[in-house]
Amino acid sequence: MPTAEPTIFERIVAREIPATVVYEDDRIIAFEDIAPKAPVHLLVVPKTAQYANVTELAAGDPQLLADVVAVAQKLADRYAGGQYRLIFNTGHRVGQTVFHVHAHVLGGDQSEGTLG
Ligand code: IU
Repeated sequence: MPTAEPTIFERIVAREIPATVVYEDDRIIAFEDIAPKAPVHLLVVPKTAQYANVTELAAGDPQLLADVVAVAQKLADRYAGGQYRLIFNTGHRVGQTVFHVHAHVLGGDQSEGTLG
């Protein structure tokens, strides 16, 4: 069976591609999004490439999903006063470009509105 190409996030975990890492433990890494869509825009990423999206992660390893949420909260507390949006894009039609599950943590003042 052919081996899938590593995603960009696997290459960030392997330090083959640079990223500004703000959190790391044995199962999770978090870094600044390279193209921020809010004053604070971080990505929280399970290191395993096993799950393409949050639905797969929730079914396969609910504790890891809970840990991703806990890291998101910790980072929002540190960088965004504890207030944030947590977004898991699921599917290319809604903008998912990296099929390795990741949470977008969006914080900072967005009181002008963000969601349609
Ligand atoms: P999406 O939900 O799959 O669209 O999110 C992928 C994100 O990865 C997107 O916001 C990109 O700006 C971001 N990103 C990054 O932070 N560093 C990179 O080297 C690449 C993409 I390529």
